Amino acid sequence: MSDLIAAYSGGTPPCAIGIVRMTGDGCLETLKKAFFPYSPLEDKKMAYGRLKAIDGRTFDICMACFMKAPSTYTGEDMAEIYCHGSEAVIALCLKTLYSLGARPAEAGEFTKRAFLNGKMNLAQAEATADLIYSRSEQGAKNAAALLSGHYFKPIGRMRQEIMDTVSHFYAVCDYTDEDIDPFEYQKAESSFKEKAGYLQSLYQGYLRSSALSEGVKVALIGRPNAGKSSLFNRLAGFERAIVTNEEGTTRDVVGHTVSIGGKLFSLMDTAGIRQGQSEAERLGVQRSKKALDEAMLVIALFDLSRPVTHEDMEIAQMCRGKKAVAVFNKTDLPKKADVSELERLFEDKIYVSAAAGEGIGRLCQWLEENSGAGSDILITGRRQAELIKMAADSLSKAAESAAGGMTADAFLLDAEQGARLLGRVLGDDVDIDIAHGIFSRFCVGK
Ligand SMILES: Nc1nc2c(ncn2[C@@H]2O[C@H](COP(=O)(O)OP(=O)(O)OP(=O)(O)O)[C@@H](O)[C@H]2O)c(=O)[nH]1
Ligand SMILES: [Mg+2]
Repeated sequence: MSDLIAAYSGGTPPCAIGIVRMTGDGCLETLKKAFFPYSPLEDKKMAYGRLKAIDGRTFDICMACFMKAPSTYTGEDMAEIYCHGSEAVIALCLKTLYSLGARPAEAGEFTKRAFLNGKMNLAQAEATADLIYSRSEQGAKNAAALLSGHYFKPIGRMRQEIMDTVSHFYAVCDYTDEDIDPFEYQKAESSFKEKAGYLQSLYQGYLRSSALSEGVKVALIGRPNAGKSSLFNRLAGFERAIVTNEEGTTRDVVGHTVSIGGKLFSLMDTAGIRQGQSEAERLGVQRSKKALDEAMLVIALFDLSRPVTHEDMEIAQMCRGKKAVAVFNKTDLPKKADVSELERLFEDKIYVSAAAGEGIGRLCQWLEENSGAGSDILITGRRQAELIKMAADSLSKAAESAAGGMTADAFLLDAEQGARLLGRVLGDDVDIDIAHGIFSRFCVGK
């Protein structure tokens, strides 16, 4: 038994079509009191008809669909009304449903019901939120892969295998007379070790996953007037940072997130690196160095229209150990720099004119190609990642104890703990507050 809830699930009105959803007991009866189809309603078939308010007056002519339990998103009877997306129509549609007995849904309540009715596990519910909030093609594809169970299935299997190993051991101990295969310590050890390794790699993936939501960090560094802010604005697509012909224009780190080739990049324009002329500039240079440290990719910018200085050489040295590209700017001006030494210090080199917009495509291509393995599916939820890390530690401990000759009943306790933690990733014994926190991240209507 679950009460009937309704909510608006569509985009911000006014929009072409507004979607109003309902789920719970009495869904069909309520729909029929508000929506009058021209032909009989059939399970999961669109119907065309009139939406009528409580006073019996038609306020929209639109499509609606009734979906019979259990094969629905929530596992309950559901209905969706695709009304015109005006604020007034949507409000009247909801008002009508509420006066017919539905109550307003809370944030994420549809998905919460899907979880409670076994339609998806907790990790999949979290992936649904990721999908809604995805900001790049790559983020959406990652969330969709998680939603379809890309790594939850192996986790479920792994938990089962651990529990099978544990039960096997106790069966051997309890039924000594029966014909049960002996318990193989070495096999248990290597299986726990292998699982721990796999879980560790999932956790490592999580550490890289902020690139999906926040973008791969890219620092633009170079001496004053090299054209960093000009190039930054080119990549951002608008005049985000101030550009002047004065040296030391940029004093702070200026950030902007852009999508290039379906991937997200968090660009950081920085203060030009030189011996600071003022306190503000010195602090700015410190921040440039910090941005360089934090960045996954570095664009080191050099000015072709002025001779190379020791500051340029210093900047090149600062890029050591980083994935960096040397970008030689101002190809539109007469060349005054001998950049042969700089060229030797960088594997990747690109010539551009930030002012004329030349070579920017090649730089974008470099960013795309160097932003990491794009097809890896990464875990994005901290809750899941922490449980996975703890499970990996428990299994490593079990494997080490097994290798160290500890008795099976002792090391299997750690393995069992690992299995329990994996269960919690999928939503077993999950604390009600944790579940509540997860669903409240959703918007109303999802
Ligand atoms: N001709 C030409 N001028 C450029 C080019 N890129 C930048 N400039 C000019 O160079 C000057 C400095 O550009 P900025 O983008 O402010 O340089 P910056 O590296 O951000 O300088 P700071 O913020 O002072 O460190 C401005 O006058 C720009 O118009 C280019 O490709 N060609
Ligand atoms: Mg600048």
